[in-house]
Amino acid sequence: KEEKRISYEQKLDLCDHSVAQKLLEIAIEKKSNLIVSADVTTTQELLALAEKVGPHIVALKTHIDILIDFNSDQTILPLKDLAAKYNFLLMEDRKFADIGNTQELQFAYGMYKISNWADLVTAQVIAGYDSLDCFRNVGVVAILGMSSKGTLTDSSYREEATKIALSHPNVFGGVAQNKIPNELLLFTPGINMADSGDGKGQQYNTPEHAFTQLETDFIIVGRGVYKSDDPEKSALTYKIAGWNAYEQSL
Ligand code: BMP
Repeated sequence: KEEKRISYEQKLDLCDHSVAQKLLEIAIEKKSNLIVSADVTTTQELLALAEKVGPHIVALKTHIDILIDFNSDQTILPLKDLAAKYNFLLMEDRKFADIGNTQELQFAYGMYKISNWADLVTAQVIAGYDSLDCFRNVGVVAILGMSSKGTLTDSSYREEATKIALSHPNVFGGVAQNKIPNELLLFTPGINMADSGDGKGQQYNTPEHAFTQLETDFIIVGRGVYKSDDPEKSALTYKIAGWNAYEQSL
């Protein structure tokens, strides 16, 4: 018989990082493994989207630097209120990729002050183990493999990147398009039920693929939700599809 994936409850025993624990608890409570990627360019759109999809998600993924009108008081304070109201975490997809000292500055300084509000951040591991030391007060999701056509994250890169992710105490998960060890939570972007690509190198798979083939823990959906006519309904559709696919993979 085929080996089955382990459940969120079992992962709670395996993944002891506090942010991993929180995400798993929210997933179980909301019966959701959906992360919506809020790739919108104004604060108004960001907050409106968060309000609509908030009840259905475990985390909202941001690219905070694409906002044309970022303002800490007007963007972050209401966003944090919505995160508290609907019980989801804030995941800043910064994909840090520099030496530790520079990342430390990018993380805590500049206009975005990510360290003040993000619960988890994404980081490349290209600069090596020590470069991740600066992310002390958040959880780190390491970029192990990418979804885009022609990515350089081949199997030997992924293997080395995964070793760093497994051994670094700040890292509790990875972004990848392949299976990773159970001790890490797997986040899978490149999910869309209507399209197979975007004409700009993005490659899409279905929630079923992500759970059955990759044994993922969380699916990340951007345009499939925020570009749809009814983002709330789409979020619910992806939430249900993701949860069904998870249950079927058990
Ligand atoms: P969409 O579903 O609209 O294609 O958006 C995918 C999101 O996930 C984007 O915010 C992108 O930056 C992110 N992402 C990805 O698509 N592939 C990766 O390998 C890693 C990512 O973070």
